[in-house]
Amino acid sequence: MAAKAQPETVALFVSDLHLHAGMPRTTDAFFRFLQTEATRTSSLYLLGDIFEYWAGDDDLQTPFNRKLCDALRLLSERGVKLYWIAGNRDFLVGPVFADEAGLTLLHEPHIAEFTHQKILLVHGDAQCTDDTAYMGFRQQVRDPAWQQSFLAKPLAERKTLIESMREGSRAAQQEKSMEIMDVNPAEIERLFSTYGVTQIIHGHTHRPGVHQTAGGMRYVLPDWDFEGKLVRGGWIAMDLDGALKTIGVHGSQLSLV
Ligand SMILES: [Mn+2]
Repeated sequence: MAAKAQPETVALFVSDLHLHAGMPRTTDAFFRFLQTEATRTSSLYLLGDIFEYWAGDDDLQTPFNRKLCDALRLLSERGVKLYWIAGNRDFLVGPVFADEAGLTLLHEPHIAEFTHQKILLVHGDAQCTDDTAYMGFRQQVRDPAWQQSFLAKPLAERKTLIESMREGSRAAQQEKSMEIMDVNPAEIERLFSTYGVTQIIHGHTHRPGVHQTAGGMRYVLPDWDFEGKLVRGGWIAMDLDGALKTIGVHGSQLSLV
């Protein structure tokens, strides 16, 4: 094997691919990312909703899940450190997947410490506090007792239940205003002051951007969709000087990396 080249970036941050077997082009785009950009960094932070859903680690037998797990493992074997924060879709990822993908599960909020800076990392759903119905649902499904009883059900039954939850969530989202489904500004300021940081990176809202607020800078990751004629996706890169850059992918299929 060739000697590992000097990394070109300190870290990459990515989220909200919502991958499943019905998203073949988006999945291919992510594989290309894992085989190119991601091989030239020191750390890759996967910040939630990489999978559209995760029924439990025993679902690793599904070829689609296995393929993705193996691609992550290959990257970790090349010396890239992989970190994972659960999203609201794939929060059931557990230690078996982490072990087989060669990644480290982080609890949110996680403070990532780099040479010149600290960055607080969250998926972003827990900060959408105006969506009280979702917050109630989140509290239920993040409860270890609920998860234990859910994971005790047969895999096929879990998948059926998840499918009906996805239907329900799609219907509920159509009735909620844009404000309700964004992060709550006061909650963001609370994170800045509670954790003594001036930078936050999150995804979830599918509203990529950089926001200067009273407490610091809030970087929002894009979601990915390569299925249609117009594609979108991207990541945030920390370069060797510590600067954060958003690498956006928009437009034609050919524009990725
Ligand atoms: Mn999400």
